[in-house]
Amino acid sequence: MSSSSKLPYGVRAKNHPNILVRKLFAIAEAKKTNVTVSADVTTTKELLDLADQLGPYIAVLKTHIDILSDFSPETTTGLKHLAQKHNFLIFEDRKFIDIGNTVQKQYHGGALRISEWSHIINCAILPGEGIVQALTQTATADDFPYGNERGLLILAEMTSKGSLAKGEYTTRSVDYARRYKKFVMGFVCNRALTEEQSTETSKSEDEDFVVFTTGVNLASAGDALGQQYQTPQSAVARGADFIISGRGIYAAPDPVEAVKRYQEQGWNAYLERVGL
Ligand code: 5BU
Repeated sequence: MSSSSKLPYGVRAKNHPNILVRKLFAIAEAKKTNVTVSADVTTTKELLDLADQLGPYIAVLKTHIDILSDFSPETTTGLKHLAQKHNFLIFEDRKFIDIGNTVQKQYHGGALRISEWSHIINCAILPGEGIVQALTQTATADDFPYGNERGLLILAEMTSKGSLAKGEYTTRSVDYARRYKKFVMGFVCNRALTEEQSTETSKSEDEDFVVFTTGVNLASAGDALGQQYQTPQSAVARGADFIISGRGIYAAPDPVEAVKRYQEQGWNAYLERVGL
């Protein structure tokens, strides 16, 4: 468990050097939620309806924008509007994984214009340090229009059975996060990473990476395709600052009732962890 895991969101909001992370923790504190809903639906109407219904109870809405069958500028205009209306951040789970020159074009511009509407993105580090360097370069350039309102999560571990994101891959994720702190805000992983990693980079006094954990579900242990689930309680106890749930919420008979349950359980687990 990292030392920052023991601090209340409000304290982390005040002290954090990254403006987007401050905003994220401030949202969590104000709305009393650490829930990220993974809105894996396939039409714009379903996505926007879900965002509007669940918006009051979540801190972040996670998208897979490329699974929409009718993606258009209206999709992202709608998302941006709802993010403002309900005060949540948008996380496009695009998992960039290519050479630096390509990911820069996939992130900023292109058909999906991800940098324009998504506060948070993520990348895998299979290509090596260059992918993190390239995305950081784009987001910190003088002419990047979205300034301090964007952040990168390194995909350090995965929830699927037999995942190869472990060992040295995970250790390097921490190294690269430390080297590119201007843009890297944290990790997608299954536990707090930074205390137990013995790496070539060392932890600085003010280090505070945010942990997002996927694979959270109250009703199921997994799916037929290798997904492995844990509860909000266990994810938060292991270090998740934000719990990500998809089908557990949007495929429930009553998604609003479901999101409220995840909110309550995630929040209570957080209060217990920080001793409030
Ligand atoms: P689910 O319906 O709660 O199983 O959806 C999980 C979401 O999180 C889905 O969008 C995945 O793409 C995403 N995910 C994951 O399940 N496991 C991982 O390790 C990572 C992302 Br990274």
